[in-house]
Amino acid sequence: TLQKSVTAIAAKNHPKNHSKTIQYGTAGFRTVATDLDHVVFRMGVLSVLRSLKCNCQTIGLMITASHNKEEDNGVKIVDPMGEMLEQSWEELATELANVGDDKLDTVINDIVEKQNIDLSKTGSVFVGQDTRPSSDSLARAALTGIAALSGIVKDYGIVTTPMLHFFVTCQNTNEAYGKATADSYIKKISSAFLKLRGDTYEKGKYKPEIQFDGANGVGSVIIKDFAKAIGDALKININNDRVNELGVLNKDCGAEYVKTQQKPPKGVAVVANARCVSVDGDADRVVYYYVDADDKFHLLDGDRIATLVAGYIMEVVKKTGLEVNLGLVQTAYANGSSTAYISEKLNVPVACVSTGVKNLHRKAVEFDIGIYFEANGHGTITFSDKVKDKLDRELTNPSSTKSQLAAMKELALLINLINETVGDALSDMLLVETVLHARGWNIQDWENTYEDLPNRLLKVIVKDRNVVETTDANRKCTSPAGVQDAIDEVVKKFKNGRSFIRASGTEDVVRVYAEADTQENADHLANLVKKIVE
Ligand code: 16G
Ligand code: ZN
Repeated sequence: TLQKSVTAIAAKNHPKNHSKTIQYGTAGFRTVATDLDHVVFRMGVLSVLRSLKCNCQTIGLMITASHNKEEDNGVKIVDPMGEMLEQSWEELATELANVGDDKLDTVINDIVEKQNIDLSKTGSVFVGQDTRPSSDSLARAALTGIAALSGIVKDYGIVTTPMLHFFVTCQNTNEAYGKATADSYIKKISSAFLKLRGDTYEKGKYKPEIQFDGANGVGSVIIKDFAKAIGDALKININNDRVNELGVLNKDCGAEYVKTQQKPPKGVAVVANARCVSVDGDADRVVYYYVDADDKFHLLDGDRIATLVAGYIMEVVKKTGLEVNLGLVQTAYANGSSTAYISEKLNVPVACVSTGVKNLHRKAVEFDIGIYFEANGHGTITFSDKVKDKLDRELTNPSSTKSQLAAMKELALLINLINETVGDALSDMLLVETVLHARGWNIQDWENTYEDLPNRLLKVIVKDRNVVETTDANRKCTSPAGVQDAIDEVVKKFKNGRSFIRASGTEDVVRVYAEADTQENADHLANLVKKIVE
């Protein structure tokens, strides 16, 4: 049978070479690259099964470990509408990855039977990879796995994670979302950007020039295509683009480094007050920063991007005269000032959900226009079919006024500028540039829209982090008993005090977050809550 031949290929060419258990988590499988060969081969197999399960729609398979160090790698499966792999299949993935070579056919058989999969049909998989030295051979392992189940495959080579999500969505919407090629991706986004920019590149305090930090990864490759397409409309000074040099990927640079270290990346010349951008190793996260004349570092993270774009899109929507429900989705980690600013000043409704991109995305699509960003810089905007249809109709409605029409055209271009399928650092960056340009703002104007509340994030090492359970989007602790009451008791003593705890999903720690009127108080509050946890 097919299952038996897959098993034979696996044992011969991609045998399991260690007995460590590995789990399909929120970011797929991620670990040291040398442990991944058999895992990726099997994920090739699984993605064909997933495609067959989804009526032969195309599935994505991405080889990347994002912001992790260069020795690591990972594999992530993308579902038909560009979403992340369905939860119940995460468990199948884990089972398939860990079983011994001799039991592979049994597990595949099980999946085929339980999922009612028809192996006589043909599955289809798109494969992409980042620039890691291990990515090539892992991508080949995936291709072998796909071929073993006779799947059709398209190998995109080196692409960003969000590009692969984009291609999968294009393919499964009969190209309604665009053509599933790198050229079409660059063209769709850059031509929307150019039209939004118009003929005046400089506006008010906005200067069309940025310092770009590509983390020495795939973002620095693809940004060159954008830079070529965009030309003088935005001068992108590309730094950290040494993708062929060993040992430099994500090393002291990139969005994760800048966000967690709160300092500029290595490899980018510091120019006082210049607008700077960092993306991560697979270009699905972006943050802005600048260094002022006194050498002080200023970070504009995902919270700031969310408030900037939500405020702007809300304004455009209002001008269209269309009835659209627009909302911003945040997590409990969003700074209280950002929530207050966006809900009270800009009148954009805010929803709060549990940490994790999946939760944010799922909530965002409940709105006609849903905006979400995690503080770490991962985020996007989703537009419902209802809004797109309405826009199409009203754009040709003779009773629309001139200013309504202009706003509708702008909204339609914004939709094309945004990669709705997943957070996309490069598209998000061009969106931020578009809003700053439209407002005539420099990066300081953007920062001055509101002042962050001082805050502190701490880790607590405990015996068993899983005893900590939360509800209300991580904001209330339900277990162990009494902990929430104790937190409430200390929070009460602080002006603008807010604090919550949750078990990390990626590290063996409990995280404590606290906010208060001054940095001293935020630190003090965080430490008091830490004591409660200990
Ligand atoms: C993962 C999540 C991210 C979340 C982070 C929290 C995805 C793709 N990524 O990186 O959304 O913010 O975990 O980490 O879902 P923590 O549980 O260690 O605090
Ligand atoms: Zn990433």
